[in-house]
Amino acid sequence: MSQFKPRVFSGMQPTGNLHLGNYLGAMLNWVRMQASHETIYCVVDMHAITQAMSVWGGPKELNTATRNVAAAYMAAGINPKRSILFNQSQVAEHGELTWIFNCVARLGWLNRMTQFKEKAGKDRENASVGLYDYPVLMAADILAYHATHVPVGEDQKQHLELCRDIAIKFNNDFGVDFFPITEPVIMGPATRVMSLRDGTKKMSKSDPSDLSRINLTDSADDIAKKIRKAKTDADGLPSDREGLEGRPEADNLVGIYAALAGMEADAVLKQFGGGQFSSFKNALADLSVAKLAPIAVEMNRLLADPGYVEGVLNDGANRARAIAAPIVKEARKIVGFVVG
Ligand code: AQP
Repeated sequence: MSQFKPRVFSGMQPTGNLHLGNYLGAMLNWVRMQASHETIYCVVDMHAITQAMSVWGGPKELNTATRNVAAAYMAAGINPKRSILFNQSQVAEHGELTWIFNCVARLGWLNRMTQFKEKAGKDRENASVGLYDYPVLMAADILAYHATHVPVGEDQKQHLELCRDIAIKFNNDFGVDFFPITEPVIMGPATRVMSLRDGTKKMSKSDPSDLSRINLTDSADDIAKKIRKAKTDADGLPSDREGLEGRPEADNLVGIYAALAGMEADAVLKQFGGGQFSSFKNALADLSVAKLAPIAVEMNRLLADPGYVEGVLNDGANRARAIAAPIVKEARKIVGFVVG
């Protein structure tokens, strides 16, 4: 039996609007896990500033986006009394543990990170050191709480493997069993939601086309319009999963329907297979509006009281610090730092 009690940690960057991929890939599992686990959810503002300022918008935009994302978490079902909800930069232990982990992680490990390659693109020399170090900060986010489970979308799998490697190396180097070997929780029919314009590309905040994604702040009309305009091929909907092979757009829409309805993809195909794509799209548009439009309404209601959202983040930061401070203090002692 593990010495670590089950504890969940996860976060999202306040670099713009959250979208359906964030919601189905990660947040639905966050909400579910509140019932069974101790849960800590973070708005990772320190991660946001690793990208060019043109991406996160500057100080004013970052501040607003942090509040918006906190409100989105709550509107999607995160209960701040049950879960700890806070913004990363308020808990200094994240940065402190990152430094120790910077000295544990190896350059070769970071050189393999595909997200850095994608985000840095061709202009690698001009990427920030923070962008390169992103996965180490992510490991510190998780391990500062001795988190055992991290619900994320599939794109974060490699970063979580790095987090495990860091924990293992720290434990081996110092001859301790101090950090848990965290389990990724990548679960459900939509762990990788694809762009509505191109089924081979991940739905993402940074896609220049707003039609490629459904934002959690979209109006009911926009949601329905984007689903109806979503790219599809000329064939109808098949009755089984094999019929989706080589059809990434159709596969994506079926996965989205399944995740929103809480069904398996097979059951969706059983219900709609053999029919016209247009009628399936209508059903998907109705379901998406029914599930997502209330989130935007609730977000706006919460944001109308900025003092409330700020109070939640401050209270969450105090509760988070109370867990992280003794863990990081112990890590400093293990390393050999003189600790007062
Ligand atoms: N398309 C997706 N499908 C499933 N899960 C997804 N996630 C992100 N996109 C998808 C999951 O959402 C969480 C958000 O983490 P983040 O805010 O750090 O993600 P991000 O990389 O900024 O989000 P984007 O949209 O992917 O941004 P860009 O455009 O910058 O690449 C994570 O759990 C992630 O797996």
